[in-house]
Amino acid sequence: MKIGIVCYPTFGGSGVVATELGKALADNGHHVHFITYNQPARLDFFSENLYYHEVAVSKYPLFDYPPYELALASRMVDVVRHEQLDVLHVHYAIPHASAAFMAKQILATYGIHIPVITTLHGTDITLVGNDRTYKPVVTFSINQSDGVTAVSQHLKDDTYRFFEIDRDIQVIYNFIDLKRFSLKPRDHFKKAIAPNGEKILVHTSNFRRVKRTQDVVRMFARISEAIPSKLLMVGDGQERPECEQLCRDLGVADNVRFLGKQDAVEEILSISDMFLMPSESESFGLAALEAMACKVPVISSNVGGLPELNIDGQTGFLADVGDIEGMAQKAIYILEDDTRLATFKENALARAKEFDLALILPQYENYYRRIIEES
Ligand code: GMT
Repeated sequence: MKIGIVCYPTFGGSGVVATELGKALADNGHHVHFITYNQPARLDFFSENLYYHEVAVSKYPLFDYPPYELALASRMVDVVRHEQLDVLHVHYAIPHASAAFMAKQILATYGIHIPVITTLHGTDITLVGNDRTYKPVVTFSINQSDGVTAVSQHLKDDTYRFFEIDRDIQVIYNFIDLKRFSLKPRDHFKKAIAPNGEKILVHTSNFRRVKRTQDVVRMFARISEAIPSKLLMVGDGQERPECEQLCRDLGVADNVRFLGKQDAVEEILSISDMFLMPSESESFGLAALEAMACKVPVISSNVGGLPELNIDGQTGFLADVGDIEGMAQKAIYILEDDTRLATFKENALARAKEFDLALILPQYENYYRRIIEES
């Protein structure tokens, strides 16, 4: 198939899923055309089946707000026409689904029919999409898509709850490339971070408020009273300065390292004993899946799609949002006994294998074929 993929080319979950999906489809012999405003973060190698079409937005003094959506729609029209694409797969409803709708109408004037599939990732529905400013457009563009997928059952349910949707939504879970995300022997690195055999806890995110990164620091302060441990904070964003200050206020700064944005997250996960994800909202929790694939158990909140991934009492534990003490106690319960920790690590990996790319990729391929046939 010739597939167009539209996504945010950033480190964010939806961009990562879209890019990894495109790479896997290209490996399987499909021709994949990325249409984005920048080279996607993980599209850092050459493949004969991968193409990248940049969306350039002209900046005129008249425009306080450059019309990105129009530039994107025009680029989609251009790529679909000249590359003869079979399907357009857009990730994140805003503004990709509405731009795709516009492109589809324009293409019809050339006698070209292009099916559009929209994948909902979470904040496009739960935070941004549900905002009154965007709601009518999001509702319309989901209903106008030829196919709609969601990355968890919970996100599918939320979509029906928040919007008036009259079409079927297919759940296709996020996936993991187990070749990349696997436990790698990095003992020298572990020794450098935890020279006295301390346990290593880790958090990775974009440090937006929804991730509740200050809860991570408070949990760690509580855990480290009981278990000698270190905390690695990976990523960057608006909450980072507050978290750094909180570490100083709580007297744990010497045991916490802020590593900033990292490409090789799997290396850091490989030396970690526990992943902390106390998010306010999480449609799936891709970062937790990446951790589990590297044999790292997860302590998370019980919101959104997290219970569909993290199995309470097996691969880690779940607790209510903001229940810092509850999450810390559960973390201590796992970390205080090495045999128990080893069991949780095995369970985390076994669960991650259920989201193996090799199992999820055919679900997307079959879905593309079905939508192309039906539309
Ligand atoms: O979580 C983020 O901050 C990034 C966000 C995004 O839109 O890229 O992630 C969302 O999509 C990911 C991939 O499907 C999911 O794993 C995340 O759970 C989801 N984030 C939220 O729902 C908050």
